[in-house]
Amino acid sequence: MEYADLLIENHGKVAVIRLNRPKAMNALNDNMMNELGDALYKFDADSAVNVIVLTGSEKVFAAGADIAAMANYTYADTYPGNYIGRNWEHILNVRKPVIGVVAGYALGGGCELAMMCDFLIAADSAKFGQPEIKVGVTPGAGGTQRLPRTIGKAKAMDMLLTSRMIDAAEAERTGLVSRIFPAESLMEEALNVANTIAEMPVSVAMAIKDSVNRAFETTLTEGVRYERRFFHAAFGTPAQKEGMSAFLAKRKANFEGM
Ligand code: DAK
Repeated sequence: MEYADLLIENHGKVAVIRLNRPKAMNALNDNMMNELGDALYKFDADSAVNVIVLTGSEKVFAAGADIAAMANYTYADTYPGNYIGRNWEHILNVRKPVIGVVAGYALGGGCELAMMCDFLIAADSAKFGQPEIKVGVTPGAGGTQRLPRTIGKAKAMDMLLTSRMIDAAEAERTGLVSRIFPAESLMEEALNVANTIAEMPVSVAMAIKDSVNRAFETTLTEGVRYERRFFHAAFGTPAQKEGMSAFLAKRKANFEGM
C-alpha cells in the first residue's frame, strides 16, 4: 500500500501504520484521515494480519488537527460538512486490536486519535495534551469525553482548561498509557507486545475488544451478559479446543487461523 501521508510496515502478523507528515508535526488533515481509514479497513479485512499498530515518528505522534487547513473554516464547512465525523473515526470500526504507540507529542486531535486506540504504549519522551482552548476551539473528536473517562475529571479538566501537557510518567500513573519504554527501544518493545497478542487466537482477541468496549456503553449487568455470550460461544470454536487441549498436553497452543 502506498500513501502520501502514511508509511506502512509489515511485521508478520502485525501491521504498522505510521503517520507521516514530518514538516507539519504529523498534523491531521483530511487526506491523512482518509488514508488512515483506507489502511485500517484493509488490514482489518486481511486474514494475514492479527494486530495493527498505529504510531508516528520519534518526535511526534500527531500535533493535532491541521491548524493551517482549518483556520479559515466556516460553520458550513464544519457542521453541515461533518468535519471530524466524516473521516476521523474509522478507527472505531476496526475489530482487530489496535495498539497506539506514542513518542513525542500527542496533542489535540492527536491525543484524541491516540485515545481511540485500544491501548497506548508510550516512549519516555511522550507528551499528551488537549491545547485546543489556546486556538479558540473545544476538542471535537472525543477529548472532553474519553479523557475524563480515562484519567478522571480532575486531571482531565486541568488538562483541557489550562492546556497543560502531561509527560509519559503522569500518563501512565493516570491510566492513559499502559506501559512506558525508553524512546530508543520503543518500537522493538511495542512490536514484542503486538506479537504476543498476534500469537493469540484473533477471534478471541476481537471478542475481548468488543466486550471491553461494551463496558463503556452499557450497564454492568448488561455488559456481563454480553461477555457471557462470547464465553459460551467460545466452546463452539477451534480456539477453545486447541487452547485447552494444549494446556492439558503441556504443549504450546497453535492458534494459527483461529
Ligand atoms: N497544524 C498545522 N501545523 C502544525 C501543527 C498543527 N496542529 N503543529 C505544528 N505544526 C507545524 C508548525 O506550524 C511548523 O511549521 P513551519 O513553521 O515549520 O512551516 C512545524 O509544524 C513545526 O512546528 P514548531 O516549529 O511549532 O515545532 P516545535 O518543536 O517548536 O513545537 C509543538 C512543537 C507540537 C509543541 C507545536 O508545534 C504546537 O504547539 N503545535 C500546535 C499544537 C496544537 O495546538 N494542537 C491542537 C490543534 S487544534 C473540531 C474538532 C477537532 C478539532 C478542531 C475542531 N471540530 C469538530 C470543529 C481539533 C483541534 C485541534 O487538534
